[in-house]
Amino acid sequence: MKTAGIHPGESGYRAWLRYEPITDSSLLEAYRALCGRIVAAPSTQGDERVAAAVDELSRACEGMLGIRPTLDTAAPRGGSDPSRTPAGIELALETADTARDGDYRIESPSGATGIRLSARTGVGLLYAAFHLIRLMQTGSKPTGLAISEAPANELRMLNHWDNADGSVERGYAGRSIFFQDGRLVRDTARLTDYARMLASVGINAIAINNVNAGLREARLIVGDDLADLARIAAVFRPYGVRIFTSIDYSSPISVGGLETADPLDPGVARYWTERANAIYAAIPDFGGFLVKADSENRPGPFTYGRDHAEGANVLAEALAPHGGLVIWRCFVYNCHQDWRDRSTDRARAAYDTFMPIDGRFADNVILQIKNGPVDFQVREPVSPLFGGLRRTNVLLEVQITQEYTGQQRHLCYLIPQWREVLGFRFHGVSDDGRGEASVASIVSGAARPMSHGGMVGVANVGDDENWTGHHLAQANLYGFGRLAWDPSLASARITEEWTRMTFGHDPEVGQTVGDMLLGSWLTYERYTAPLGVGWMCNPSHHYGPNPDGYEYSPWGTYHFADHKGVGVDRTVATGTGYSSQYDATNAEMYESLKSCPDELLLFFHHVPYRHTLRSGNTVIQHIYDTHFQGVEEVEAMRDGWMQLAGTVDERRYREVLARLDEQFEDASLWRDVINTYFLRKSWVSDTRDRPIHA
Ligand code: GCV
Repeated sequence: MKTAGIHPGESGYRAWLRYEPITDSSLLEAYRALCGRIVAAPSTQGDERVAAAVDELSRACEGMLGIRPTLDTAAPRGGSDPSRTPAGIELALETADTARDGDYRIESPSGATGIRLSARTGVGLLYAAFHLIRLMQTGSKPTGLAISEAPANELRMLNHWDNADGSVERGYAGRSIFFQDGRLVRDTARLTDYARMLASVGINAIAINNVNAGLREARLIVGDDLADLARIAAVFRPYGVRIFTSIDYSSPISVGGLETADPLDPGVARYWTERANAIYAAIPDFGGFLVKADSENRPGPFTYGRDHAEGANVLAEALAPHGGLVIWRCFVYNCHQDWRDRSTDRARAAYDTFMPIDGRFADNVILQIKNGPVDFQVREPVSPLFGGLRRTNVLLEVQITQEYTGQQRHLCYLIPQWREVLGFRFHGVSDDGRGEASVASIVSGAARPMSHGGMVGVANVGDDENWTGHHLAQANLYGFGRLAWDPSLASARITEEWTRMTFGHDPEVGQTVGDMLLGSWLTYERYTAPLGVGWMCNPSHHYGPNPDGYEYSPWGTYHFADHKGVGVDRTVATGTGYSSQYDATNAEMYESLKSCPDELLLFFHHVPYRHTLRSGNTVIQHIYDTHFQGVEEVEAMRDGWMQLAGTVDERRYREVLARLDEQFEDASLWRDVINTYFLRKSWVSDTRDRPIHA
């Protein structure tokens, strides 16, 4: 069956903000009856975020309802008295006693002739407008609404790893949307559409350049470049998104002409203060600096014998008078390791570096911690720093761009992975050693007081027409924003919203795309690196299988497979002791072979191939079985998608199919390479005698 609103040439550019006509006539009539007029209260005048909200509502009504609402600036009929009936869509600012900037209410009392959006701030009204639009897009009825929302996290941020030359580190969707030929882009139409997408899911901060900032990027906050940066900030401002830049820690030398970047040097402090003053003169709502220091050969405070608190605080002091933040990454480890050295464990590094200085950071510093202790592998335990730090602000960093998860050539929907991370519980988190808290409640500040916190995702966006290369990878961006707003949202709910908004309401499409997305992370895990072992990919570009690619490298990324067994012993009893970085309950769970979850067994233990998992299967048989199963699942995803021929618009259908074909080919290669590797190492045959290339 063909669905109304199919455009054969749909490029994916509109992402989930497609605003296709509503075809259900009773729903259409219900919305039309309520949305003929948009009234912005006088209190909202001059607020550019409210102007953006009104503009978006008009656009949505035109697309979905086929009407052009009249715009009015009279005082709303509903006013602040909820018993009075609003007429049309009314937007009003009110003073309310609520916690976070961005909160809002949407009300349409039964029998009403309109819908009232109210918030404390303009950005709240913008979010309310996008929420109402989402209700239209997802087919929800507009009557009897009594919605009250507030973001769980203060910071809901994206990090772009974009370079000034227009390339994107770990980017799989074309070139940068921010930079071209060494400059910030002049044509900002695309950035405006990006800002709309971000605001629609509540993202409110964005670092526009790579954490690996070179000399060119260091100059972004100087002279003419600063004027360009101000222009970019102005594009995002109406959408409630603050701009941050990544800085090069050595820029007092490279840009400032000083002889040192020592954070305790008065000249260096002066340099940062002058920079901060100049930035805020140009961009009054500038977010602050993102810093990768002493990491992967980057400069940092260690060069001067200073610790990371001293390193961050000099920046914090410069930004504090302006309300700016320092986001300081904890991705600090030795990348020049000798593979024969089994006592150094990269997984331990962040905790070992940052725990001793807990409590020494300024109030406007936030430590940005990757979800796992190593580096965005398909499966890692949650970083123990979240449970360990007590007196420091923290942000959770996840990777939306699919560096290690198929590079947007493979479908790998990461919302279920992030949900698991957010739901992981630490014990003994209060000072008296009691209390239990999830990662979600730690980073939001609900579990212990913090002056700032939240979630960060490394963006998966480039200048490809559909933004993310793989059409279905848009769902990861959408889902990141939704989870950062409300970490308790179920994966299935986020998936259904996105699928309806992006592909319409055909139940077969909804079911098939939903199943494909929701199963894809575990499928990817099955045909790639097993049981938490990680790092079996090709070095450098990180695509495709190579079991020993990182085994004898300096990067600290080993699995130690030999003819007897595989896995990294991170126990206290016989290994690196990493497991002791967790609270006693979690440490005990990981330390013991009996209680360590199967999916992380090889992260914590080195075991013989015939070791029996909690599932009852042996390690070696599990490896064979999951690799066959993973490929079968990819084949099933592709078959499912092919059933949608003629139902999904032609171009997106074809382009997704091409990616699934590639995924099937590559998953088969992963299966064969990994199974062959372990057969050769272990000499243990597959009990089911399937073809493995011995
Ligand atoms: C931006 C990994 C990636 C690097 C990235 C780094 C980081 O090592 O491979 O490309 O650098 O993480 O997060 O800083």
